[in-house]
Amino acid sequence: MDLKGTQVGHEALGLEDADLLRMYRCMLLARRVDERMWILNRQGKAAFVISCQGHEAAQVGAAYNLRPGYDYVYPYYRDAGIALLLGQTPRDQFLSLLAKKEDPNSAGRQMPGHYSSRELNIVTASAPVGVQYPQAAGTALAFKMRGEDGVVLACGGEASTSGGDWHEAMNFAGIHDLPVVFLVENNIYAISVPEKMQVAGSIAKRAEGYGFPGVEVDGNDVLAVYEAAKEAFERARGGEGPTLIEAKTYRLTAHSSDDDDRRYREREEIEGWRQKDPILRFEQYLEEAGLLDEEKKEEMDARIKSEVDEAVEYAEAAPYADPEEALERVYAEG
Ligand SMILES: Cc1ncc(C[n+]2csc(CCOP(=O)(O)OP(=O)(O)O)c2C)c(N)n1
Ligand SMILES: [Mg+2]
Repeated sequence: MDLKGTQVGHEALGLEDADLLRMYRCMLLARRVDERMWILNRQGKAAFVISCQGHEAAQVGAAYNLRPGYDYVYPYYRDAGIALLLGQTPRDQFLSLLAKKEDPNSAGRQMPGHYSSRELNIVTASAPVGVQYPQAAGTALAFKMRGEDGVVLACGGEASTSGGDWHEAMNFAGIHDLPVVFLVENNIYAISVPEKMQVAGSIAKRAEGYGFPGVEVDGNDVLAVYEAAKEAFERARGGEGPTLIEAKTYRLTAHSSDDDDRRYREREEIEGWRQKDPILRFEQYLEEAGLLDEEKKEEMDARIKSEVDEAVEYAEAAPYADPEEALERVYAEG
């Protein structure tokens, strides 16, 4: 098993220039939304932030193959980039961050990072790590039983692979050749617990034991992740069953706004990974391909900044739900 970086150019992957710019824009948007969330948290306006920073390439590269509203996604709390790519807006995400009534994810009931949309087939996460995997396998089974060509993307961190749910889902998906792609965003920490205390052996190699392919990719290289995911979804749509993708990446922020990561990791380590920032890496690729220069970058960033400004302004002014609404959509009515 080799660590797959981009070996081929985007043309060979069937991607056009417009695709690359769309991927880049989404990665940058996810980063800028996240950065603003931390500011709102430090201003005392947002109770809790959990970041996608550092994971943008893994998320956008994997989800770029999905057909929003047809395929299903079971994201985990870091997958802001996936939600944005599929069609959520910064406004949706800030409404959720500030727990406003209009939050389309859960009307302010869930914690931030619990993405959900009926229209986009994004299924909300539960708080316990890893419970999404058997649910995702079940959805893949439904696609198969109906004879439809839908696929399911199920995401989580490396620590979620230590739980029984992940193994049960992998086994079940392997037995029934289900159209599901497991994406493990391995950022080498589970809050303060390092990978070496969490993961025995290799995550990607475990797939072999369940009878389907497992690939390890450079999770900071959006095209490498795209390439692996494209192959995986083609297999799934062709009835060949599941694939496991282990995207090696790093979270550039603390676990959440409630965590002080100075207590368990060195600043030099973070600096080292900042050099491999997936956004900077993709910028370099785009510049070499003649698709991006300083001027274009600044123009796109300025547009994103005003989009983020507008979204924050809207979300801050939006009303909270009335207390009486707390029990709505919790119990069966009538
Ligand atoms: C079953 C369970 N155990 C513990 C927790 C507390 N918890 C929340 S996130 C987290 C770390 C998960 O790490 P990983 O899966 O690597 O994802 P990452 O946050 O690094 O992206 C833990 C232990 C939980 N939510 N559920
Ligand atoms: Mg982790």
